[in-house]
Amino acid sequence: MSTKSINTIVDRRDGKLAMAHFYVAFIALAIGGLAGLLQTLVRSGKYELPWGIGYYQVLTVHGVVLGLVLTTFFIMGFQLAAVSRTSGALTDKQRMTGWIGFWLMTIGTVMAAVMILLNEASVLYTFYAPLQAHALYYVGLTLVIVGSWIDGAALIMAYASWRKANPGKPSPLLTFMAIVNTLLWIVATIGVAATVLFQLLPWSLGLVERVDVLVSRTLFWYFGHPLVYFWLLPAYMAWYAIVPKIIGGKIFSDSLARMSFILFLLFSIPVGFHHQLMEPGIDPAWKFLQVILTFLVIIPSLMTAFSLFATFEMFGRSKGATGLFGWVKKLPWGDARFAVPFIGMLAFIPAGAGGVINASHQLNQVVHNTIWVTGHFHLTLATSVILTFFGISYWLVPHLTGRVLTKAMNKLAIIQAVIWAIGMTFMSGAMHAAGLLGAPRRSSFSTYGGSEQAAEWIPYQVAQAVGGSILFLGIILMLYIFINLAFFAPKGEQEFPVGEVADAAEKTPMVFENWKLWIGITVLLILFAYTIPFIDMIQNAPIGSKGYKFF
Ligand code: HAS
Ligand code: CU
Repeated sequence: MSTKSINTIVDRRDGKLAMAHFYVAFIALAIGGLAGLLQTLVRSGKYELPWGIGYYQVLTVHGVVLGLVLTTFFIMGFQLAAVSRTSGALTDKQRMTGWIGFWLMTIGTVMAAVMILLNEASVLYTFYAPLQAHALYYVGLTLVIVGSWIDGAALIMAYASWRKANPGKPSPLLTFMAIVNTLLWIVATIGVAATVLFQLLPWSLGLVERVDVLVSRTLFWYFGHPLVYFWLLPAYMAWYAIVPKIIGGKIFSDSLARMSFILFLLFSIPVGFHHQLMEPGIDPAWKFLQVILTFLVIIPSLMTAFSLFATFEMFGRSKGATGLFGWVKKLPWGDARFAVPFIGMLAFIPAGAGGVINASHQLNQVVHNTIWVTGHFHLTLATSVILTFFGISYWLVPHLTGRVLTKAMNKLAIIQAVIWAIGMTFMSGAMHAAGLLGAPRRSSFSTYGGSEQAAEWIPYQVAQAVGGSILFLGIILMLYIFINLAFFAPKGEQEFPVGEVADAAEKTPMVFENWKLWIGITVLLILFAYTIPFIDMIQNAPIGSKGYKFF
C-alpha cells in the first residue's frame, strides 16, 4: 500500500526545485549559444573577436556551459520532476537534499565560469592534460559533480521510499529510468573525479610537477563516453514513456524499455577506448575488446528505434491507417510536444550511423580529430537530445509554473524546431563534409600558410557560419518561449503526460529492480575492460608532462 498519494501533478515545492535547475539551464543556453555563434563566425575567416578575447576561451565557454552545465541542470530538474510525478511528492528531507545538490552545482558552475572568463582556464570542456587550468576551474567542476551526486541521492531516497511502501511491485517506469540514469552517472563520474582530485588538482596547485597524460585521458574517457548516454537517456525517457501518451497511443512494452535502460547501464562504461583508438600506449587487443563492447551498446538504441516504430504504427493502425507507411499521416504533426522530439528522433538516425562509423577502428583513423566528430555530436547531443529537451520544456515548464502552452506558443515551438533542423543541416552537414576532407576540429581559422588543402575547407566553414547564425535565431526563439512559459503564459493546468502500457504487453518481471545483480555485472565488465590496460599504463608510465598554458 502506498503511504504517499500519487498525483497527476508535480507537488508545487518539488516544482520549484525543478524550475531552479531549469533557470540555470536556460541561462547556460543563452551564454553558450552566443559563444557558438561567435565561433562559427571566426572560423569562417570573415570575423575577428574583439577586445583580445581568444577563440579557445570562447570555445571553452561553449563546451562547458552547453555540454556540462545545461545538460546536467536540465537532466536533474527533469528527473526530479519525473520522480515526483510518478512516485509521489518528495519528503522534506529529500527535497532539502535536492536543494543542497542544486546550490553546490550552481556555486561550482560560477567558479568554473569565472575562471574561464578571466582566461585562466581555456582548456576546452575535455580539459586534456597537459593543458593546465587554474585550480579553481577544477574545484568548480568537482563541485558540479558532487552537487549532482547529492541531487542523485535525493532521487535514490525517493525511489527507496516508494519501494518500501510498495513491496513486490515494479516501480513506475519513469522513476525506474531516472534511477538507472542516476546510477550510470554515479559510476561514470568516479573516473573524472579521480583524475581531477588525484592528478589535475595537485598538479595545478604545484604540489606535483608532472602529470601522467595517458592515465588522465583514460580516466576522462571512462567518464566521457557514459556522459553522452547520461545526456541521451532522459531523451529516451520522453521517447519511451511520454511521447506515446502525447500522441494518444500506448507504450509498446514496459519490459523492453526497462531492458534497454539496463543494457545502457551495463555497456556504457567499459567502452571509453573508442575515444582513444588513435592513442599510443594502449594495447590494440584491449581497444578491440572495447570496440566490441561499443557495438553491444548500440543494441539498446536499435531496440528503442524498433519500439518507437511499433508505438507509432500501432497508434496509426488503431486510427484506421493502411499500407506500409499510412500510419505516418495519423501522427499529430501540429502538436509541438510530439513534433519537436520527433525531429530529434529523425536526426538520431544519421547521428547514430555516424557514431557507428566513429566506433569502427579503421574508419576512426579517417575521422578522428577532424571536424567530422564535431558534426557527429551536434547531431546527437545538439539536435536529437536538445530538441527533445525543448519538447519536454513545452509542457513541463508550464506544468510546474501553473500555466499553459498557448496555441501561439505551440506554433512558435514548431517553427523553432524547423529552424533548428535547417540550421543544423547546414552546420553539421558542412562539418561532416569538411571533416572527410581532413579539416581539424578544436581549431581557430587558419589558412595553414596558404596550403591548397586548407583552402578547400573554407567554403564549408562559411556554410557552418550560415548554419550557426540560423541556429542562433533558434536559440533566441527558444529563450523567448521559455520566458513566456515561465512567467507570462496564461494561468491554467498543463498536463504532465505519462504513457500507459499496451494491453498486449507482457507483465514486467521484478528482475529489473535487482540492483545487486546489475551493478555487480556493471562492475565486472568495467574491471574486465580496464584492469589490465590500466596496469600496463602504470607499469610503463613515462615521467609525465609539465603543465602548459597557451592562453
Ligand atoms: Fe558519439 C564521439 C561513437 C552516440 C556524443 N560522441 C562523440 C563526442 C560526443 C558524442 C560529444 O566510437 C565527442 C567527444 C569529444 O569531444 O571528443 N556515439 C558513438 C556510438 C554511438 C554514439 C557508437 N554520441 C552518441 C550520443 C551522443 C554522442 C547519443 C550524445 C548525446 N562517438 C562515438 C565515437 C566517438 C564519438 C567512436 C569518438 C570519435 C573520435 O574519434 O574522437 C551510438 O550510441 C549510436 C547508436 C544510435 C543508433 C540510432 C538509433 C535510432 C533511433 C531513432 C529512431 C527514429 C524514429 C523516427 C523511430 C543506432 C533510436 C523515425 C520515423 C520515420 C517516419 C522515419
Ligand atoms: Cu563515446
